[in-house]
Amino acid sequence: MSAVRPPAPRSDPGPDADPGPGPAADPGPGPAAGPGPALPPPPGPFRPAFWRSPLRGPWFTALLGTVLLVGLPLLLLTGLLSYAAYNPDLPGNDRTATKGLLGFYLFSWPTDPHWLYRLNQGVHVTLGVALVPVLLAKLWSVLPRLFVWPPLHSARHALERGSTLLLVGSGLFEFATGILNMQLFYVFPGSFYTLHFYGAWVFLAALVVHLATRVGKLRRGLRDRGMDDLRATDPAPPTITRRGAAALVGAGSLGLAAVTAGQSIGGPLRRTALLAPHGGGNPGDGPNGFQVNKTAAAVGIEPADLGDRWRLVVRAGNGRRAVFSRAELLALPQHTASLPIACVEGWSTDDQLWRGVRLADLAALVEAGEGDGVFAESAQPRGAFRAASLRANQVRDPRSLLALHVNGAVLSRDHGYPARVIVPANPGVHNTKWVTRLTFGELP
Ligand SMILES: Nc1nc2c(c(=O)[nH]1)N[C@H]1C(S)=C(S)[C@@H](COP(=O)(O)O)O[C@H]1N2
Ligand SMILES: [Mo]
Repeated sequence: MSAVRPPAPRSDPGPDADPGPGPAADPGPGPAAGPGPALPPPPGPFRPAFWRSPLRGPWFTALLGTVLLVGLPLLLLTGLLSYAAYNPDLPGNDRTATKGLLGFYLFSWPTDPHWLYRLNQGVHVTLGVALVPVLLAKLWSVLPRLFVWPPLHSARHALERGSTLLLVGSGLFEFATGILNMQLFYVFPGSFYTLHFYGAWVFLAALVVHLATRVGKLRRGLRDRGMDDLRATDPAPPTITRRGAAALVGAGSLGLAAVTAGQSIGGPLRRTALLAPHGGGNPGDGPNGFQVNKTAAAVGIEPADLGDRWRLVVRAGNGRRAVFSRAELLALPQHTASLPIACVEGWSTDDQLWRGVRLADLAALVEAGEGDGVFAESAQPRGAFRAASLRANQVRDPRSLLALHVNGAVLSRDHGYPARVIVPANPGVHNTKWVTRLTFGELP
């Protein structure tokens, strides 16, 4: 948006000034030379002299822009992969309507490597948190452009401002919903997935438009050239150097990353994860002493639901059905798998040693088809996470278990006793706890 403010009263633009009709330059008469007498800007932020920080200018904006140019695509990529990991096209997994077109890239999420979702989500959440200071500083650095005068002076200007509005609006929306999700999973009126997913596509589209018109200016900006509209016409005396300000933003980013990343890395670093509501608290000691998301009590499960009356019902599309008590499950061949729990919120556990019955063995017992997925339901009466669908590749993986033990002990009630699903590289939310029913069948 290089031509959106009247040129600053700087005497000599010099040979490095914006050479004019670049892609974002207004081809028509500029605001200063517009037809008819232009109304003077109202007092306040619409007057260039209002903006006095000597930090604003091409160098600061381009530096922050360069960091975002690397960070945001990685954030978008890990975000879209994270969505694919939910197998959202399976029934019961996601109610996002008409993702059809936007879901063109969805693929069946693999089970290898078993830490794939853990890594993806750890990068997505940590990077998102770390980019917050950079994003805010970048917005601050271009804030005068919000107050251009006149606010709209041509159709092209309106289009430019509209796309910037979409970019900033969807960007703030994505960061806000992501951080809320990470901190307080259940505050959304609709589904977090739906909101964050649609928001991501708006953001991606607006970012592409933005980069197409601006990326050429980054280079010059880094050499402190161009973007003259950002420089204060009457700068206040500096209180910090530009490098100092950039270092401050960088320190803020690294600091935030440092108090977030521990929740995904684990080990002793887990205690440094001050921003992690579920991953940071002390989950207690012993074999079941790793992070719990929702406790049995929190989701309305009565102790009686998990006692002697508990049964697992296994069904297949061919009409076969089998019912198991916990003792009967324990009599089936038991297998172990070392797998983490990795939550969408970004926290994850180290690998835990699970022991139980293979999902593939249960499928075979009811003669389910080779290509069958499974719909796992729990004793939990209501709530979006009471059930989840898994694809055939997940059912067939020999490490995919209906776990009865963890780390050598009986599953604790809060980790899903009497039985829970655990599947390699699966988003935590699809590792259903307190399972009561497994329905094998062909899933699309
Ligand atoms: N029935 C049921 N299963 C559930 C949940 C739930 O709310 N209800 N939460 C899921 C989520 S979001 C995560 S991250 C994992 C956490 O497992 P953990 O509490 O054993 O660590 O359980 C999953 N299984
Ligand atoms: Mo989760």
